[in-house]
Amino acid sequence: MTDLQTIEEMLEKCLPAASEGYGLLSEAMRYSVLGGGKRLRAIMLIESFRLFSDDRELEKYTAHPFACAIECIHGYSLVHDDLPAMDNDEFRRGALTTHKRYGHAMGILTGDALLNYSMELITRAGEELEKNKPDYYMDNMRNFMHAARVLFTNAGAFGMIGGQVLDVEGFGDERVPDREMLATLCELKTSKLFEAALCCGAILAGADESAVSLLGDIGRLMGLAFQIRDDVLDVTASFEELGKDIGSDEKNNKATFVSLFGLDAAKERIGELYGEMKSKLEVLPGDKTAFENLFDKLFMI
Ligand code: GRG
Repeated sequence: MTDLQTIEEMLEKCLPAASEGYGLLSEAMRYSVLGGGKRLRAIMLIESFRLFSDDRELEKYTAHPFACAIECIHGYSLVHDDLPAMDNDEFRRGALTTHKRYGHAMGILTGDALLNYSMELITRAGEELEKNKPDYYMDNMRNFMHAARVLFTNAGAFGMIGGQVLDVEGFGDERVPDREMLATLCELKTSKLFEAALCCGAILAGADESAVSLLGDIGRLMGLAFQIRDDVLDVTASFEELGKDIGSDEKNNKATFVSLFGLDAAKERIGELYGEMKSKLEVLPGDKTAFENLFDKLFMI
């Protein structure tokens, strides 16, 4: 499996130095991205690339900057999600949330800067590819552009941000969301970045359309299971285990899989989704051990 230390080093190197730029912005960007995190999306993106290609040069020039970019996007989404206007959380990854540490305005600006930075990383990677590997550039630019489009669409208004809108604003009436509505919300808010990670890795490696589509399905199931797991942990885990306050959903009066269907049904649903993911994984080529281990670690609860 892609080791965590390699990803940490990549992130450490790609972010601006704390002393660069204006005020405390670069420092706050580093604080928000480098302060822990499981790096699931970066790992998934690189492992997905490796299912279809063993070209480590191409991986370095394409999958690595995309992996850093997706962690910047994920980091920004967490910083904004923690703001007083959203979940109003004080702790994340065992430390103060960005706005608690740097102030509300800086929380907003740090999230904005990270989202922009993700685009900068990807466009810069395209230029590096052209400069250093012109033959690769000619062969891979179409895939590179396709992956960039998938990443930003999934993160955007019709993807993760759309899901956050449903979460914050509800479904337009007073109804308590039912299972289907809750699933739609999660498939946008949480699954879309997982889907992007898996699809981008595969696209960059030159996988065919049917494999990319299957990976998109796996990402959707993963996001759903991950969100239900998050709902379960919000009532069963401790602050020490999660690195953030527990009972956050109840505090914010949020309907979750646990509040609507109970703990046992939520755990059962995770088990069903885990089974579905594993059977879809079997159809894909390459060594899938990294994914099997990841699924076991996350979803055998
Ligand atoms: C603000 C536009 C905008 C979107 C926010 C990601 C998100 C959308 C909200 C987070 C809400 C939340 C806690 C969802 C549960 C699933 C989830 C994304 C948890 C955090 O991801 P991890 O566990 O985080 O991968 P680490 O810290 O490991 O990187």
